[in-house]
Amino acid sequence: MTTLKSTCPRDCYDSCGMLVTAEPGKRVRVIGDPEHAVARGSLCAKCGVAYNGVFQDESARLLTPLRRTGQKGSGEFEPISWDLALSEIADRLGDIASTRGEDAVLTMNYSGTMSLLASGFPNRFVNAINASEVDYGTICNRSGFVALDLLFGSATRYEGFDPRTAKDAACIVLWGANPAHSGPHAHKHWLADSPAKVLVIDPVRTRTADVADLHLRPRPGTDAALAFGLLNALRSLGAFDDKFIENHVMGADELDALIDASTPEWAEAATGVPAAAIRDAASMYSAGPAMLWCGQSLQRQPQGGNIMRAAGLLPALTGNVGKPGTGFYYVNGVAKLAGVDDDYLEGSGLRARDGKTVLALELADRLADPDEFLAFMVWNTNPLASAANLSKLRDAVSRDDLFTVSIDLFMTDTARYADIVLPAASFLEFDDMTAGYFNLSLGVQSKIVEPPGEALPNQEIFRRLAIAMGRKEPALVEADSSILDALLGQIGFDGDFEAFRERGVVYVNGDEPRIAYENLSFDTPSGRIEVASDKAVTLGLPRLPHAGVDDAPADGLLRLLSPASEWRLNDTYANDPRLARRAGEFELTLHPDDAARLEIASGDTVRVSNDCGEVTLTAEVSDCVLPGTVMSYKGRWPSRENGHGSLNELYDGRANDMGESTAVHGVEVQVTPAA
Ligand SMILES: Nc1nc2c(c(=O)[nH]1)N[C@H]1C(S)=C(S)[C@@H](COP(=O)(O)OP(=O)(O)OC[C@H]3O[C@@H](n4cnc5c(=O)[nH]c(N)nc54)[C@H](O)[C@@H]3O)O[C@H]1N2
Ligand SMILES: Nc1nc2c(c(=O)[nH]1)N[C@H]1C(S)=C(S)[C@@H](COP(=O)(O)OP(=O)(O)OC[C@H]3O[C@@H](n4cnc5c(=O)[nH]c(N)nc54)[C@H](O)[C@@H]3O)O[C@H]1N2
Ligand SMILES: [Mo]
Repeated sequence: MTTLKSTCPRDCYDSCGMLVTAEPGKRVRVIGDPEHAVARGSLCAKCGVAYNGVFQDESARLLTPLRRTGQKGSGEFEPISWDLALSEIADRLGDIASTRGEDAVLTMNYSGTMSLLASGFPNRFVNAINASEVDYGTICNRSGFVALDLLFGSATRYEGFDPRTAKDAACIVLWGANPAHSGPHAHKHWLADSPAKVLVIDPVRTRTADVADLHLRPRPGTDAALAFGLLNALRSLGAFDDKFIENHVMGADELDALIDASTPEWAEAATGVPAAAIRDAASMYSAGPAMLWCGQSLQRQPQGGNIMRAAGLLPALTGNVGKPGTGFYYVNGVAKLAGVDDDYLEGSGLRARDGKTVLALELADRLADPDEFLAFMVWNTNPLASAANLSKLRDAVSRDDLFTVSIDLFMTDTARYADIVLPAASFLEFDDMTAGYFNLSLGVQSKIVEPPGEALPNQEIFRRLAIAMGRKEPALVEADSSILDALLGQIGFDGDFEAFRERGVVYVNGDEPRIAYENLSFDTPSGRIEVASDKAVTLGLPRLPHAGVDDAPADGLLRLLSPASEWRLNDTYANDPRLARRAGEFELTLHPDDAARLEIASGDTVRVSNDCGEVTLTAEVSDCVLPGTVMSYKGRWPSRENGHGSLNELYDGRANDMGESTAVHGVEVQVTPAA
C-alpha cells in the first residue's frame, strides 16, 4: 500500500490537499488530507465522489486514440494507434499551414485542469506552430480584471487579499460569490471560523447567504447603484478615510456629486434593497478592518465591468487597503505571485508571429467561417457544453472542412464532434504542481497509478505531437522532471520534487499572511488608486464608475442566472452517475409570484426560450430567487439531457461593457408551461 500527498487541480477557490492511496488490485482511494489547512481531512461532496468514481471508471474514460467513423456529433469512432493518430494530426496541420497559413489552426484550452504542466506546457506547442488561440478568459472573468486594473493597477491580476488575514477582519463582504458551492471549504472553514461579521450581497438566497449576518438582495445587474448607496451611507457615518484618499487616491472628489445623489432611499428604488439594510451594511463595513470578496458573477452582467469598478470604490474610499484584515479579492494569480515564469512554462519565446485571437463569445461565429479556420484543437475545456451560442457552435464544428482534435479524459460533447480524439491522463496519473487562486498555496500533484489504457498526460501528448511534426526545438520535448525542477527553483523551494511531495504544500510568504499592497504603491499610471481614470478613456470607457443599472426585463420576460452548481465543477462530473443523481432533474427555479402568473407549479415541465434558442426544464418554485428572476445551475452536457440542451442554448454571446467579456447573467427568457 502506498499513500502520497497530492492536490486537487480543479478550477475552484479551495485547492484542497489530498491523500491518494494505491493498493494492488484495488481502485486508488482519494481522501482529503487531514494535515492540509484547507481540506482538513475531507473532500467536497462532488470531488470525493467523482475522484473515487468516474475518474477511475475505465468504461467512462477514453482509453485509446479514436478516429471518427460516423457523422460529426454522432459519437461513432474506431480505436487507432498513437502513431497513426499523431501522424494524421501532424499531416493535416502541416498541410493547412503550408496551403492556408499557420493561423488557420485554432487552438482552445481553459481550466479543465489547473496543474501547471498540464495547463501550461501545451502552449509551447501552440506558440511554436504560431497557431491562433481562443481567448477563453472572456467567458469567465475578463471584465473584472479590466475594471480592477483601472482602479488598482494591473497587479490586481495576481494579487488580492490573502485569506489568512481574515483573522484581523471585523467584516467580510461576499459580493456575487457563492462559496457554499464554488469553494465549499472556504465556506465551511474559512468563513465559519472567521470572527468577522459576514455580509452577503446576492439576489439569490444561497447557502452562503444562510450563514451571513446580513444578506442584501439587489435585483441582478443593479449592484453599481447599491455600491453608490453604500458609499453615501459610509460617508454619512464618517467612514471615508480622508487622509488615505488625499495620499493614495486619484479623482475621488469627481465622485462627490454622484455620491451625494445616491442616498440609501434612491438606492432602494434602483436596486430593491431596503434603505435601512443599506445603512446597516454600511455600519458593518465601517466597524473595523473590512475585506471584500468580489465574486466572478458580479461581472457577468451587461454592465459587469462598471459594477466591479463601483464595488472596488468601497475599500478605496474607506482606506481598507494595505493593512491586516482589509483589502479586496477577485482571483489571486498565485503561480505568478510565487515567481513562476509563465514565459518559460508556456514558451512564449517560441512564437515567431502572432496568430489570430478569437474571443470566447465569438467562437461560434468565427469558427463557422471556412475562410478563417480549417483546424480546431481543444483540450482542458468542453465548449460544446459551456460556450455561448451553442446551436450555432454545433453547426460550426459540423463543417466537413474543419479538422477537429479533442483531448480529454471523457467522451464529452466536444469530443463527439472531433475527427480525432486523444485520451488524456488524469491528475492521479502524473506528477505535477498546482497553484491556488484564493489561498496563496502551491501544492504537489502526485502520480499514484498508471493511466488507464493508453491515456497520456497532456504534456506527453504535445511532446509526441511535436516530434511527429518534425519540430526540433528542445523546449518542445523538455521532460516533466526538468520542468518541475525549474519551477521549484523559480518559487525558491529548498529541495527537489521528492522533498516537495513530502511537504505537500507551500505558501507564498510562508506561514504569515501576506498583506496585499502593504507599501500602498499601485501600478496604475499615477501610482495611486485611480477612481477617475484617463486610461479608461483611452479604452473607450467612462472616466468614472457610474451608478447605472440594467433595465428590468421587458413585459413577461425573466432574467436567467446560471451560477455554479454544488454537484458539478463547470461541466466536469456531468458523467458521474452518482453525481448526476445528486444533481437531479435539470431545474429552473422561479419565484412563487411568477409561477402563479404563469400557472406553473413545482415539478411541471417548462419551455424556456428566447431568440437564441430553447430548452425544456423542470420547474421548482421557491422564493430563494427574486420575482422577475429565474435560476438554473450551469454544467449540463446537452447530449446527456435527452436533447434538453444546456443553458448556453439561450445565450447569444452578447458581450458586456468591459473587456468583451461574458454577460451570461444578463440573458432574458420567456418561460411557458410545456404543452
Ligand atoms: N451558462 C453559463 N455558462 C458558463 C458559465 C456560467 O456561469 N453560466 N460559466 C463559464 C465559466 S466561468 C467557465 S470557467 C467555463 C468553463 O467551461 P469548461 O472549460 O468547458 O468547463 P470544464 O468543466 O472546466 O471543462 C474542462 C474539461 O477538461 C477536461 N479535463 C480535465 N482534466 C484534464 C486533463 O488533464 N487533460 C485534458 N486534456 N482534459 C482535462 C474535463 O474532463 C472537461 O471535459 O464555462 C462558462 N460557461
Ligand atoms: N461547485 C462548483 N465550484 C466551482 C465551479 C462550478 O461550476 N461548481 N466553477 C468554478 C469557476 S470556473 C468559477 S468562475 C467560480 C465561480 O464561482 P462564484 O465566483 O461564486 O460565481 P457564481 O457561482 O457564478 O455566482 C455566485 C453568485 O453570484 C450571484 N449573482 C448573479 N448575478 C448577480 C448580480 O447581478 N449581483 C450579485 N450581487 N450577485 C449575483 C449568483 O446568484 C450566485 O449565487 O467557481 C468555481 N468553482
Ligand atoms: Mo470560470
